[in-house]
Amino acid sequence: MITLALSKGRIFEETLPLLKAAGIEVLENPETSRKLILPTNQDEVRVVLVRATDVPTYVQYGGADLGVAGRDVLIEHGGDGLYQPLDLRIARCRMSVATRDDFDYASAVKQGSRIRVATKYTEIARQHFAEKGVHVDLIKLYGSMELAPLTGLADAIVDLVSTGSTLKANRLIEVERIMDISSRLVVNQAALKLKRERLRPLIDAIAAAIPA
Ligand code: PRT
Ligand code: MG
Repeated sequence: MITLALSKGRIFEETLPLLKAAGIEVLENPETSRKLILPTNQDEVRVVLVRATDVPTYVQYGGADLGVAGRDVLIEHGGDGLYQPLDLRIARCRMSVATRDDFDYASAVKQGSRIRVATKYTEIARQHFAEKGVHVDLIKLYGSMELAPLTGLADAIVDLVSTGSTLKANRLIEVERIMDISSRLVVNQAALKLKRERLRPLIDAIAAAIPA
């Protein structure tokens, strides 16, 4: 059996065409089914639905042989025990710094002030500000980061931006782009050795279907 870990929503939707190109069709719709294990048209392949941030954990410990996870999630997780053969170029967005429109980020950085930054992505933020030599106090949040600068909890946030409409709706502006984000295929290293005959052709077929 080959077990593939996916999260519901954009990753599931955007992975489907890649699986289809590899001859795999998921037989149930996660939006209407309550099942967490979904069969496919291939008896030997199944999909498990997990939270986006749990995908690396499932694959690392062998709860799934492979999975699809955002670069953001993989950096925060650390990537231990994971083989990352493919950038699937799906679920694309960027990681950015955003502030209120009346906060002068450039001056604060230039003056070497201490900046309070709220984020769910503490590892990415820590690395980014360390490389820039900017002193920050990181405040870990689990949701709705946009609220932090509006309430005075923080001067800035580090968050994913796609269309920019969430920032705009909250009168925040993107002041710095940290990195481009897309989702990657991750494979359990032991499974790659033990199930190589099944996994290698699957990885190759997915690779051939990645959008240019
Ligand atoms: O939603 P849930 O709490 O269940 O889990 P999750 O947010 O971890 O999962 P999901 O499915 O929302 O995101 C999975 C992956 O998709 C992320 O890890 C990213 O790699 C990728 N991705 C691509 C995004 C976005 N685009 C995105 N726009 N993830 C989140 N967003 C959010 C962002 O956090 C912000 O709140 O959408 C909002 C911004 O969107 P715009 O279009 O208004 O700019
Ligand atoms: Mg989400």
